[in-house]
Amino acid sequence: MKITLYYFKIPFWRAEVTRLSLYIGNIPFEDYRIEGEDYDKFKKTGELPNKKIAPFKQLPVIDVDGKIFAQTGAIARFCGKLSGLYPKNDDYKAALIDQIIEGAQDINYLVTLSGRDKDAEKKKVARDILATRHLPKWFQFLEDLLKQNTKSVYFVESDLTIADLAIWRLLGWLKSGMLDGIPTTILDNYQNLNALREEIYKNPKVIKWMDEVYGKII
Ligand SMILES: N[C@@H](CCC(=O)N[C@@H](CS)C(=O)NCC(=O)O)C(=O)O
Repeated sequence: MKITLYYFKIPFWRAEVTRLSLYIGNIPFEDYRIEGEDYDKFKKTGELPNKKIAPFKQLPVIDVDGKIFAQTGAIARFCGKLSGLYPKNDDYKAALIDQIIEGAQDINYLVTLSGRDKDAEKKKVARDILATRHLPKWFQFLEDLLKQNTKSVYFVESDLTIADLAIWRLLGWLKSGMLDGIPTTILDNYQNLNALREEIYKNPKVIKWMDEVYGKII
C-alpha cells in the first residue's frame, strides 16, 4: 500500500495524529508538507502536488494507492486501523474514540470562530470568552472522560489510541501561547489531561519522531 499524507508544514493535530499513528505502527508513508509553489497552487485551486483536487479544498488529504480522501477523522481512523491505534472489530470501542475526535473538531471550531473578527477589540472579547468559558467547559468534559477510564491514563481502555494523540496535539497548541488571549496556564487545573500529556511525551516513538522530524521536543 502506498500512502501519501498531504498537509501544511506544521505539527498541527489534524495531520500529526495520522503522521504519528503511522509512525508508531511502523507503516511507511510519505509525509508531504505543502509549502512554496505547492502551497500557492493549493490555495488558489485546491490542486495537490499529485495533480488531484482536494475534495473540500482543505487539508489534510490522503492518497492511498491513487485514491484520495479528506477529513481529519476519516484519515485518522483509516490509518489508525492500519497501525493498531483504532479497532477494526470493536464498534463500541471505536465509538468511544470517535467521540473524542469529534470533540477535538468542536474545540477547534470554537478556536477558529474566536479568531475570525478583524476588529482587535471584538477579537479580544471573543478570546476572553473562549479562555474563561468555552475551553474550561470542554476541558472538564475531557477530564471527566479520562477519569472514568480506570484502566489507564488514556481515553479508552488500556492502550494508546488516535484519540489520545489527537487531544495531546490539540492541547499542546492551545497552551502554547501562540493563540492571542489564551494563557499558557490554561491547562494547569486538569490533572488527568496533564497525566495524559506527560505519558505521551514519554512514549519512545513519539520522542524519536519529534527528534527526527523537528529536531526538538514540541
Ligand atoms: N473538517 C476538516 C477541516 C480541515 C481544515 O480546516 N483544514 C484547514 C487547515 S487546518 C485548511 O485546509 N484550511 C484552508 C481552507 O479552508 O482554505 C477536517 O476535519 O479535516
